Amino acid sequence: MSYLIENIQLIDIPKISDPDGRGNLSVIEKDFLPFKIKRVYYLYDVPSDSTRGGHAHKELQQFLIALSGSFDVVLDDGMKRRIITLNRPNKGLLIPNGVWRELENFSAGTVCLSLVNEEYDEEDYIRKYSDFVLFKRT
Ligand code: T46
Repeated sequence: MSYLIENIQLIDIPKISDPDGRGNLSVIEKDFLPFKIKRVYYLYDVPSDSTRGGHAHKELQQFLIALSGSFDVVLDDGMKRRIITLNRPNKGLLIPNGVWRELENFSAGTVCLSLVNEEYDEEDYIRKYSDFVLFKRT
């Protein structure tokens, strides 16, 4: 998947507001994502001073949603850094492979949902930033 880090933006997830005031419903289906979902996992009970992520993936693509609460995603392509805040359950962040990410500033009660295109494989992780920089150069 090719990308420019500047083009990584929050994506609106369709929202159906109940006409009788029963709240909202959001749905991800069919071709909404540019990949088939192979795995779903979620982060929760994250202390506010904790950082998650701190790695890149060689192949894995990912769609992150703050189902509740909020957190910041620091994106890094080896040259530039950007910070994007997720704080709505109807907005998602599509992170292509080859992007370093750190998740921080978790508010109390945050649930971060992750939809991904690969099964879990530790070989797909680049967990050292210096290895990531080398990976981007080659
Ligand atoms: C990502 C961020 C947002 C598994 O056994 N299966 C799994 O599917 C996952 C995701 C993790 N694990 C194990 C591997 C580690 O022993 O759970 C432990 C914690 O994983 P990790 O340190 O990778 O957790 P995070 O929160 O730093 O990263 C996770 C995902 O790994 C990663 O893809 O982008 O959430």
